[in-house]
Amino acid sequence: MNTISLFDQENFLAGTETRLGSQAVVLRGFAQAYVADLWPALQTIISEAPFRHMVTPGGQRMSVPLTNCGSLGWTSDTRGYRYTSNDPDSGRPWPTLPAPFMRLACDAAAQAGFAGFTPDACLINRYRPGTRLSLHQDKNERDFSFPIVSVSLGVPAVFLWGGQRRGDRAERVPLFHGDVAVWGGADRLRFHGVAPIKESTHPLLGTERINFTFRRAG
Ligand code: MD6
Ligand code: FE
Repeated sequence: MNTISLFDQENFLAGTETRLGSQAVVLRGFAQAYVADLWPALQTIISEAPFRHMVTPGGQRMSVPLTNCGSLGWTSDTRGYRYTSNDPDSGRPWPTLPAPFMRLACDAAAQAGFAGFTPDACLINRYRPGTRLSLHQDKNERDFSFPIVSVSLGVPAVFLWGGQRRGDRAERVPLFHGDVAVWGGADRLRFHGVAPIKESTHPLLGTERINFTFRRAG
């Protein structure tokens, strides 16, 4: 158990910024002040659109289950990756982007130098110990001039921050509860991923990590 030292690191860093590139930064602890408003809204979303394991175009079941809110939701199946207006499981529109989610995404983007960001999609991933996300680029969105805003809650993760090419060496960046990574502009198409999650315990989320990824998709 290393709960105390992780909690200390989270609070030690809060309010600082970790630069990842000319237009990429981690805003340490930025989401902490929003969590009390995000949490109940998240429970409503997952009751309407539960987490589910999607299948990659290659036919593999993703280790990280996901859901979405917003007018568009990121989906994957054997036909490919894309954004859809409706939840393919229920046939209904994805839950709307709650006001506190929107506020956090806009405020974080502005703080990182991307004023006027208006996301229409929020992908929500749930990580448990051992699960991971391999290196990829986000390129299913229509307009790459909008940034990606990625919010970490719960147990820490190691973010893999790569280059413009798949083979470029990836930096290992620890992400803690409340951290918000923002990348856009020249860094918009950088390869990124999440290393396998280690077993640890967070007071709010137990052994889980939740990630919100906000995008302007349409
Ligand atoms: C994360 N997720 O879960 C970051 N990108 O921490 C992503 O980078 C991501 O889950 C594109 C499509 C699905 C994803
Ligand atoms: Fe991504």
